[in-house]
Formats: sequence, C-alpha cells, structure tokens
Amino acid sequence: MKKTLISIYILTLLGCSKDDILIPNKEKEVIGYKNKTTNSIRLDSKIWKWFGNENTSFYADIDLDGDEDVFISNSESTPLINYNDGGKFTETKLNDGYQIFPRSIIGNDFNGDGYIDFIILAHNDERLNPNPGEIPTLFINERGKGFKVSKLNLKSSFWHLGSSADIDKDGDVDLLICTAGSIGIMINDGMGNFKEASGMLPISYTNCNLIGGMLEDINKDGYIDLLVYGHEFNVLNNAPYPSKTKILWGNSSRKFTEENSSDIKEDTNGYGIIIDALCVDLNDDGINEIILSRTGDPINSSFYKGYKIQILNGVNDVTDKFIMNNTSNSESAIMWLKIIDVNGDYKKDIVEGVRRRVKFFLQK
Ligand SMILES: [Ca+2]
Ligand SMILES: [Ca+2]
Ligand SMILES: [Ca+2]
Ligand SMILES: [Ca+2]
Repeated sequence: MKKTLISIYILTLLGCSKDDILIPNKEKEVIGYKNKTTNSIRLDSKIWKWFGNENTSFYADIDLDGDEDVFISNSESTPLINYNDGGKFTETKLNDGYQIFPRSIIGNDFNGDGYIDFIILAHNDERLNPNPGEIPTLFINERGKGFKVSKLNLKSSFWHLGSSADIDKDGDVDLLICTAGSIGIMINDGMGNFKEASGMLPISYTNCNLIGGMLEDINKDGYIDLLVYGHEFNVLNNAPYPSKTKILWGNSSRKFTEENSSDIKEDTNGYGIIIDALCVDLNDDGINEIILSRTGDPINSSFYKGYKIQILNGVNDVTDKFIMNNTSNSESAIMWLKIIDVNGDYKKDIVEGVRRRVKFFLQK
C-alpha cells in the first residue's frame, strides 16, 4: 500500500496519473503519456506545451540552451517569448513588434550568428474594408537576450504565409513571402537586410490565387525547390490567375519557372485550399514526403471548414500508405502542422500545430 502511494506520488510529480502509461523516446526520456482506458496521448510539456487558441507560434531553441522555446504572436500584445528550462516556461513580453492578426511566423537564422530570428506576417483586421494591412516585421535575436525589431522594406498589405532558404546559394537565408494573391522573393545581404528580387519568379505570381509557398530541396539535387499553393479551386472555376499547386524545380539559373515545374492535381472533393505545407522524409527511406494541410473550398460551400491532410511523393498521392482518418468535413481547419514522434515508436507523426484539439496523425 505504502509503496503504491509512493509510486503514484512520483508519477504525479512527473505530470502523469495512475491511468497513464509513460511514453519514452530512444534516450529513455519520457516524451508523453498514454491513457490506459481511452488510448489518448498527451505530450510532456518539455516536448511540447500549448500556449492558447488564438496564437501564432514558432517552436525553436531561441537561447541555444538545448531545449525548445516558443515565439508567440497574437492580436492581444507584442510578441511573447516562452523560454523553456527543462519543461518550466518563463514568459517575456517584447517591447515592440505589435501587429493585428498575425497569420504566420517564419523562423531562421537571418544574420548568420547561430541564433534563430523571426519574421511575422500579419493580416490586420479582416473586417475592415479597405484593410490597412500590416508591414512584415523582423525580429533579430540578440543572442538569447531579447530581440531587435524592424520593419521589412515592403508595403502594408494582407500578408499571409512565407518560407525561408538559401535560394541563391550564397550562404545566407533568403525569403519567400506571400500576400493573399501575390508571391515574392527577398534576397538577404548576409546581415539580415532583405531586398525584393525581380525576375526570380513567374511574373504572373504578382497577381494570383496563391497564398503560400514552401522552399525546400524537395528532390535533394542540391537546389532549393519551390512549392506554391493556395486557392486551387479557382482552377475549376477557370480563374484567369495562377492557382495550381505546383513544384517549381530549382536549378543553376536561380530562377523558378513554370516551364520547369510539376503540377499537383487539384482536389475535387471540396478541399481545394492549402494553408500549410511541410517537406520531410517521414519514413527515412531517403525520399522526401510533402505534407499538405488542406481545408474546405467554396465549391461545396464550406470555405475554411474541415481539413484534409495529404501526403505526396513528388506529385503522387501516398497518403494511405502513411496515415488513417486524414479528412473531416465538420471540424475546423488545421492551420499549421508539426512533426513529432508522439507515441514513442520512433516514427515521425503529424501533429496539428495550433493544438486547439489534440489531433495526431500517427504514422502507420
Ligand atoms: Ca540570428
Ligand atoms: Ca542567400
Ligand atoms: Ca531541388
Ligand atoms: Ca520518405
């Protein structure tokens, strides 16, 4: 009896109840807990802690102390940093950088000092017509001791999604940035100063039905590729603007063209809007998978309702090989995705980033 009480006490200390089975990782550290009755899984806060519904967040080791901190932006305040110290979080509020309706955060080391920096892209208040927009804002990490805040040299607009990678192969991280209806590239001078580039994208992408892009070397040939995505239902409506989901293959010309691209088939079941994309080798076979978060399009009158997670090898759909229960037409959209081994089988699982629900897509 005494022994049981002690073990329950220890388990409670570990953030676990007696109905839970501990989930270890390869290093035998506890990453989460599986309920014996319901089989539901929750992750330990040192692996992943949730910071509320209305936040746009980016998880990264901001102060380089070995654990994952969180950079958070919302319409309520200037950005918040939650510094992680072994699962204990301390919140710091920045003095500057407030934006209304932040839509996405791009994180990368933009000035090459080893510390991750951030850019927030924001909508402003969608209900305003005309919408005054926001100017994308850069947060340079001062070596884990706060951030230097400045605006990018861009117009105020309805900024949406973006991505970063060394597009021109000169050793620094460049940007892809999108409004709802335009895609642009900004080139880094190495110090985190960005300048809009011309001639690197199809000219039609300045007025299109695309809202996002992902920069990754998808086919691992040494050149960064570009996946563009957005409102592909417009293909079905014979829209005059580019709206097809496409991979534009990178090459030594450092230009992305539709002549050197591959189309991803548009969704005809009502999930013709893509709002997030990842590129990761899910099953460690050397071939990257592309993961798309789709949501409802207006063709079936369910604009931004429901979700569909799609997994591709190149342009081929391999979703069924990897996960089950990948669609819902009644639940809300999955705004962004994250990859974590949730159940301790060392396979990478797909997790809803915002975590308004506890939604895991376990790899088969
Ligand atoms: Ca940096
Ligand atoms: Ca570069
Ligand atoms: Ca490539
Ligand atoms: Ca793979």
